[in-house]
Amino acid sequence: MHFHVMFALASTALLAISAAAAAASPAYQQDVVKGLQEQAIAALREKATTEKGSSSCNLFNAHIRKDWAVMTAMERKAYTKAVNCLLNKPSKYDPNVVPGAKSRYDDFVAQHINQTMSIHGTGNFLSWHRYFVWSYETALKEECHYEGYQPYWNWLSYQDNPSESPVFDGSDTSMSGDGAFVAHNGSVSGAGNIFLPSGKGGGCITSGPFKNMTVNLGPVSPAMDGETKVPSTFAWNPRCLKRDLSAYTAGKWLTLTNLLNITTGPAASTIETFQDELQGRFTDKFLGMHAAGHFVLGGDAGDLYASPVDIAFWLHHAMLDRIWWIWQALHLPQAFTVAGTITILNRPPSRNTTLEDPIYMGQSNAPERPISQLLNTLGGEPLCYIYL
Ligand SMILES: [Cu+2]
Repeated sequence: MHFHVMFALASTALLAISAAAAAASPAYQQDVVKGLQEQAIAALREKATTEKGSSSCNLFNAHIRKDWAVMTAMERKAYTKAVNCLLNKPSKYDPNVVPGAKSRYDDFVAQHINQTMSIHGTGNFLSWHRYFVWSYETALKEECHYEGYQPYWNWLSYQDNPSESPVFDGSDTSMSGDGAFVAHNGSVSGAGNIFLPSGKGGGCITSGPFKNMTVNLGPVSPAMDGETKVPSTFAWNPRCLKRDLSAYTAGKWLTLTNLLNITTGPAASTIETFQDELQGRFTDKFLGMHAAGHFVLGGDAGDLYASPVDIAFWLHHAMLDRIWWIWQALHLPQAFTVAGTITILNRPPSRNTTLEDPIYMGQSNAPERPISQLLNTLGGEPLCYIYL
């Protein structure tokens, strides 16, 4: 009861701010998100003091996932070095089963391709992707000696020009920049319902730590004009990484209004409304922040199946996980609930997702676990992290 009262008050205050923030500057928008995050931490702290938990993981010893923009040059380089390490290690898959998986990095891409139809628009969407990011972070640490944690791309910054963001500015402390300019007729998103105009890229990335990387898998379901899909799902198709950074998509959907709606506004009321709004209402031509992030990257990242070929996928999905984490902290009585079914947008109609449903990661360092073990980032086994 106590929590309900506390958050009701907090939410009202934030909604008042959001009304005034319609024309706010990006810096101010970030302050509002920071405010939400501080509330999340306060709620978790309050919970910790009342619960006298038995977990070995708590707010004070949890790993901290940071905003790329606040990481030092050394921290960012340690991360990109570890990613390049995974890109250069051999795959653990049998080449007869997954011929296109050449690197250890590709093993993660293959796993996403393999399960695409049962992890999007489903009740396990959030928990599956949380475990996916965690298993990747674990591989960076265990197989590539990375000592930091998974960074995130803060959506609410540089919406008017993503190519100037520290994540995408193309410098040696970025996740590489835009693709080279290639004239094309834009991308189709939102399950065929939403057209997005082309940006200033469309071709291969040309700068930053990943300019020489090779993409091996996909496209399976290409979204950008001019792309052709591979003849078979796991075929080997070596090529460059393509991007088409989209200020249009960022400005239209990665907005403070949309974020407040899902964290403290009407769409925040249940896990069902939260996850549905986050994933979009495509027939209403509303992309949602999850798909929007993919299409701000554009190019290969718009492929529903093979999107993890873009190394920024993990920073995008860490931000998505952070927003879920904030929502959970602000809605503690509902934090560990699930909604939805086991088929994409319930097509074909299927049973409801349950807390006991297993999440598996194939050739990663992550054993199969029930959803119930993946809902609490402070659960300790296996998760023990927060966002700052
Ligand atoms: Cu996905």
